[in-house]
Amino acid sequence: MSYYPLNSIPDYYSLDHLLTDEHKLIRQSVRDWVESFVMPQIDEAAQHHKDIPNLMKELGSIGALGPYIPEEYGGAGLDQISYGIIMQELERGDSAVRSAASVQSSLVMFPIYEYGSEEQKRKYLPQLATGDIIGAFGLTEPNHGSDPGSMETHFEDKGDHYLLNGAKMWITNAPLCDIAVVWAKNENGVVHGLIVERGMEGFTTPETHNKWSLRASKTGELVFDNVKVPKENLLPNISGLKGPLSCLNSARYGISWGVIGAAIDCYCTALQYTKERKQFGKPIASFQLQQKKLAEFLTEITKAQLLCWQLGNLKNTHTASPAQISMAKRNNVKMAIDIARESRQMLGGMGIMGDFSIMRHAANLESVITYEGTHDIHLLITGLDITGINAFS
Ligand code: TGC
Ligand code: FAD
Repeated sequence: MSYYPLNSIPDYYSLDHLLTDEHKLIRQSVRDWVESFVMPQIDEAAQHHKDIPNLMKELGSIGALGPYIPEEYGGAGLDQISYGIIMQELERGDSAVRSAASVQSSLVMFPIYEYGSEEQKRKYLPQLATGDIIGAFGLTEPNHGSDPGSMETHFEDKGDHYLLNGAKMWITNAPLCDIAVVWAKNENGVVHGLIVERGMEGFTTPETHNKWSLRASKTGELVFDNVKVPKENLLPNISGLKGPLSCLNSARYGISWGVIGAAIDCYCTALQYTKERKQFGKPIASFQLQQKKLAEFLTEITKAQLLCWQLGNLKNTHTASPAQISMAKRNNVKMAIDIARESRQMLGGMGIMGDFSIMRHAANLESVITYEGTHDIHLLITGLDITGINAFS
């Protein structure tokens, strides 16, 4: 259970007025699920670097996998604001839980839905939506992270199949995945997406150990040693780097909402603690320095909520540009990590303990500020959009 009463979760600018009854119902049901399923076991999972048993099936059961995918393929056919709200509620619990839903929804279901054949959609999407199978997304490589266009993973046309070689690194859910959407170059250096299934000879998924962040999530490699991939597993309707990058638009959008949840959890914890904890004979919330921090947290959370709400409207009308999404991802993750770091201090020594969620969020957000494009890469995307001048290379 959360340390603070759930009715202290802020809506300072009455954003609820902008939400439909359906949005509010979705928020309540995901919030209830996070309270009953995630909160009781998340500290144990993170402390011991274990994944949460049955997490993906549970996420499927509450409709958190592919919420905006049409119902005929197993999704819920919801709008983008609903997707954002779900991500926010999940990440109030833990970034690992949001990550699991993000990857499955935006990085596995989205490319199959958007670029897959009808057979691929029917074969994979319903099972991904229920969590009966787990997907991973392979773009980053040991030598190419921010610059995925230089990827080395490649495949050759062998007549009746493709032969895939290379390796992907830092892949969420790699050790657990049943399938992976893998981005690789053909003989002409053109990027394509391939669906690789566990059990294909030469495909292995070693786990990455010793992480200090996202400890309730499994991360690993995808290694391809002469893997024979059937030709029908190539995503037929996309080629070029814009394929994987367009998936990132959807996932980055979800992160922009998600991290508001982490920030809210830190803010509410700090508010509750500082009202209870007494020093110098008074609650520490009565000191101006603590109030300054709380006031700034709420201001930043409110600004982030407004950014996401309007970005959701743009997404709903298919008019959100990649640069607008980069701005929200960059701003909101920085907002959340700053609140996590500051609120941890407000709890003094207790702030480092697993009894409270703040240290876990702070550690998780170090990954969130790095994956899906680092903080600085998103700044350069904004810089390019403003000036028209590419400062990447
Ligand atoms: P550039 O030449 O700019 O672009 C190549 C082609 O792609 C198009 N494009 C996009 N299309 C859709 N959406 C976007 N966001 C797009 N960005 C670019 C572009 O128009 C072009 O199309 P065309 O038709 O002209 O070919 O590419 P570049 O090589 O200069 O690189 C640009 C850069 C650095 C911005 C990009 O590569 C980048 O975003 N780098 C960051 C890498 C990244 O975000 N990796 C994420 C890996 S996945 C992950 O972290 C999952 S974490 C999951 C979790 O647990 O939640
Ligand atoms: P690098 O690209 O080596 O960057 C190192 C530093 O250099 C950064 O600070 C960066 O901002 C800076 N830098 C790089 N280029 C420039 C430049 N042109 N100008 C200025 N500064 C620059 N990837 C996937 O494909 N699938 C996943 O599921 C996935 N899950 C992940 C889960 C976790 C927990 C983590 C940590 C990462 C995950 N990633 C995944 C990888 C993630 O997207 C990359 O780590 C990220 O894109 C950065 O790449 P890199 O780590 O190689 O850093």
